[in-house]
Amino acid sequence: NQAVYLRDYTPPAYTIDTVDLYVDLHEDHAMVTGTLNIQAAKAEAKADLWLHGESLELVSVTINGTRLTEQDFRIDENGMLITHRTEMAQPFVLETVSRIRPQDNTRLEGLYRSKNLFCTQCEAEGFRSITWFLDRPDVMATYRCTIEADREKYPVLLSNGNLIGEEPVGENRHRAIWEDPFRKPSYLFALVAGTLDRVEDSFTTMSGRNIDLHIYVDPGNSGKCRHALDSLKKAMRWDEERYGREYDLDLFNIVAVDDFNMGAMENKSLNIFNSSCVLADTATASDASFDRVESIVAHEYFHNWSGNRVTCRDWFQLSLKEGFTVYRDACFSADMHSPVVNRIEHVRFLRTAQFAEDAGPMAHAVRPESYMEISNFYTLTIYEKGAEVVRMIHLLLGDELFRRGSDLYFDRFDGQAVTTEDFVACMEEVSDRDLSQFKLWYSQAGTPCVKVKDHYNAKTGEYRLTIRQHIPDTPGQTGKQPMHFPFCIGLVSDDGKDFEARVASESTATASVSDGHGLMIELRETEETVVFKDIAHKPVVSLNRGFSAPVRVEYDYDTTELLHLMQYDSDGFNRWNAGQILALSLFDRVLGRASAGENSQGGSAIDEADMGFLQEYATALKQYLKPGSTSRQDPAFCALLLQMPEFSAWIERLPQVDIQLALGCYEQATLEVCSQLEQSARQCYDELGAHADIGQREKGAALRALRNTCLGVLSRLPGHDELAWQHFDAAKLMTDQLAGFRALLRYPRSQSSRPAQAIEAFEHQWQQDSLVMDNWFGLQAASRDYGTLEDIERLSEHRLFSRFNPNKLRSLFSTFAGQNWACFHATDGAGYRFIRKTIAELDQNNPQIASRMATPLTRWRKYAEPYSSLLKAELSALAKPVEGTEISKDLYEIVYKSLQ
Ligand code: BAL
Ligand code: ZN
Repeated sequence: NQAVYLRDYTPPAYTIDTVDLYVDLHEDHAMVTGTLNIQAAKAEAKADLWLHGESLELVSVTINGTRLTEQDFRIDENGMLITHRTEMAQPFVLETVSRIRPQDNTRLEGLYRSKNLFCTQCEAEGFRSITWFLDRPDVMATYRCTIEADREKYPVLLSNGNLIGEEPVGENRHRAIWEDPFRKPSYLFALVAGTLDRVEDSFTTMSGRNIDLHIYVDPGNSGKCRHALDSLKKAMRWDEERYGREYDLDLFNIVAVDDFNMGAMENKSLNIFNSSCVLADTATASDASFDRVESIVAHEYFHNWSGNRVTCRDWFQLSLKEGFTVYRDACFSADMHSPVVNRIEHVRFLRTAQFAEDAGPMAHAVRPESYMEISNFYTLTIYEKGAEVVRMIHLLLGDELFRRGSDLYFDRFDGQAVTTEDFVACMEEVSDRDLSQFKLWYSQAGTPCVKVKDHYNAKTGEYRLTIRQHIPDTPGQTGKQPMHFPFCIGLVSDDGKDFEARVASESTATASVSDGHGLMIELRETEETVVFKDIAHKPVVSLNRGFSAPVRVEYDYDTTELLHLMQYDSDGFNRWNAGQILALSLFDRVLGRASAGENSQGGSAIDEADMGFLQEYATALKQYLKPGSTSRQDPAFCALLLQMPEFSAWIERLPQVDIQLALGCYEQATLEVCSQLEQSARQCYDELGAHADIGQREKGAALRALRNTCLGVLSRLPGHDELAWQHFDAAKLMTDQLAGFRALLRYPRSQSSRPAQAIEAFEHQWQQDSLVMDNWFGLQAASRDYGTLEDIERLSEHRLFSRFNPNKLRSLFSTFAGQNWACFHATDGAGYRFIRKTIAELDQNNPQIASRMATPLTRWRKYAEPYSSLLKAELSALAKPVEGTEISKDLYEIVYKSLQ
């Protein structure tokens, strides 16, 4: 299990110009003939030729028609080394014939079967288990692919590019020939064969070309493609308008597959999707699923330029395409819906999950220095933090220069495999700015902490901010340098408006007026001072508006200031964030007392001072709920304003968490807040129930978000199980049914029979729909009362569960380990043991899924005893697989690094 290092990058000794694949599919094997036109980078170098190849049974290999013998090459488990021959100094043709076994491929990498469908997943390194190849992204070639298969069983045969021929083969078989004129790396290759229904649409590009859009789905699912097609067309138009990028082929295909490790894959012109990320109709998909489909369809489409036309030189550059494309899809979704809601949702996810990753044993830079298994680096840091880095560049440059920079990037590097340095260089060139310090965002891991102190001089009217930044040590990186980033702020006056403040010349930092977020200060030094003059009274400072930089901010707000920001901050994000800070400090207070032993017996141990604080917070929330309030005018935003931080978001900020103690405090505090809100929430719930649009899929989504948030508030309190049942039972849309179900599962068996009734009714209603049943497994797995270890064991034997389907594995096991804090973290360690055994077993089939599932175990340092030792013991057990089994490279890297 050797690590690969960025510093060792060398260009390939050989390039491959054209690839001709013949894939002959049978029930128990496939024969793959690969014909490659190869040439040496330097003819005189006389290098041996290394070709990646895994799980391939070699039948023959020839060069320029001469069959090689065993003396001419050496094969190991990673590939084949062909000794240099004279004919390799000139362009030559290499042909390999191999046998592979897609039906036994449970890893779901390379060519595999998902039920009766053959499909592929090549990113990052799956192509090498289809054929011998220089399987690295800087080897770009044009591809022709011929697929042969049984005509009746596999009437649909697809690959990248254009269909250039179809013909029968003998009596029962047929073949299709596809040609992709665009050079691409092997990770973008795709192939599909099966019986599929096709749903069609078309799109006219900005230059007037007609593009056929096809979505292929399992027979019977055609009715669930409309939303994905509409989303695709919106994304195509948006990319033309915002980035000037037009689609480049005449055909764009999407195929939905049930067994898929990822959400979706951007293969050139043949996107393959996890069916959960493409299928949606009003009966079976929640509003959240509709939004997810829209954003993933857009994401994969946007990759056609940011990833496919311009790709990565090596996998250390993964964020070049992923960070940029997440940023593009986030902007798209913001344009399609509410920008503030979209921003909050992204940041909530980033702060909870990516910050935790950045503080954990797998912390790595946006451009990592090394990896053992690249599949482990499809992380929140590469994707989400990478997107924040691009967002910061956009903020620093402004709209016009950012667009000029992206135009330059796409034009200059079209058809090439490049680096994050190349991307930033384009941004520097168009803006004439020096971004060399900014580039530390790509090389330094860890979340910067920004501490802000202020001083107001009432006599002189001077307001002074001192801003210190610190980047914590992470594995392998200490003593980091200060970063350059935009830090948007506002000074909010007593009347709720922003002071028209200008940064005085004695400030160390520069500032400009930002687009919609007040003043944008550019921070560069460990400590900066920002001075404002003529400020009539002490302002309430609103920091990091719009979450302009992905940093933790520390500033000692008092309650009145936060309540002021909750009410008046002109920046919607910070209006929401002020409420979050208040809620987090409420949890901190309650935990502080509990840790000091003041309420260790449980019960109503929130003392009077905490209660006063809690009531002030709850009163502010009630203002949001008042009919006619401004927040009610944007119901989706209002719903977010009302939602308290998740338990995971809170404890991410804490050191050495005693999980059950903290969970008790969290539940106690949320229960108290919800009981303060009971009347207002019920009133709002009833009012919205009568709204004319509440049942409309698109028009009513925001109203439902608020109404279901109210139901969530009520369901934390005793006595609303009947309401939750009615909500569940009367639901016409999946969003409402799931909200009712989630609410019901908050009531223990001892309090209500309705949850058990709902579990049964839901199963009865949806047993034919595997994707809907994923929710059924997932919501139980997250439940304290219905997701006990015994429940999880029982559900894992359910007839609709499958240990080979990643969606099911995630719904049940990953949800249990990642979201069921009460049961997974039981102090007897039984939850940990169960998940460890499950991971070890899964690792034999699907290492990618197994290694992801191990993430909750890796956080052992964060927890107090006994959690810490128990988790560590399970990790150590994983490192020693039982006799007759081996640990995968994927899982080994995670286990090894987290035990360091
Ligand atoms: N490239 C892997 C799937 C995605 O990020 O689009
Ligand atoms: Zn992507």
